[in-house]
Amino acid sequence: EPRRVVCPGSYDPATNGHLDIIERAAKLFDEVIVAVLVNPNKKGLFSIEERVDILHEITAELPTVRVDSWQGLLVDYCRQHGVVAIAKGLRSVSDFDYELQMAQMNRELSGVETLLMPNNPAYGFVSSSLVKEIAQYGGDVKNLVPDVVFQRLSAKFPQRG
Ligand code: COD
Repeated sequence: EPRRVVCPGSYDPATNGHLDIIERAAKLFDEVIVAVLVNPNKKGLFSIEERVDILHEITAELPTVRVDSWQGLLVDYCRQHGVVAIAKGLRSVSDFDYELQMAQMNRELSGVETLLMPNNPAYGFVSSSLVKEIAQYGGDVKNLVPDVVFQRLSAKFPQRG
């Protein structure tokens, strides 16, 4: 049975910070599932299909990584797909408070372990929400996101200057 980890998130859209965590998780486990979690109460900038397409493109060179989407509890996904661990990125103390609580809750609900990986300091300030805000006002996010994301953001929001 392969050791399988899930990297869950909203990925609206994926950033260089996300990709760094996915690549590092791939070095530790036999298989990585990048799961786009659907929050029906939150309308994102990108549709779930677009987020999945983007993740497919940016992980195409990583043979042990696959992409999926899921609406419901993360622990139910883990049970149904033989996932033994959840890998998350940790940028800040505020991330830690939130992630610690979810990690403890997910373990209580299902026994699944969570791996909190210190982020690459190069991407510590990068979040999907700031990327969207900057792109929306025509700012340059080229160095913060994979090329395909930059292109898709540029199509949604014309660049300034
Ligand atoms: N560097 C490193 N890591 C990063 C960076 C960065 N620059 N940016 C984001 N990350 C990490 C985040 O810390 C997070 O671990 C992950 O990448 C995903 O980030 P986002 O912003 O795309 O996703 P979130 O935080 O909105 O995802 C939250 C979940 C969807 C995972 C969570 O809400 C969930 O599990 N929902 C399913 C319902 C459920 O099971 N609820 C009960 C939880 S106890």
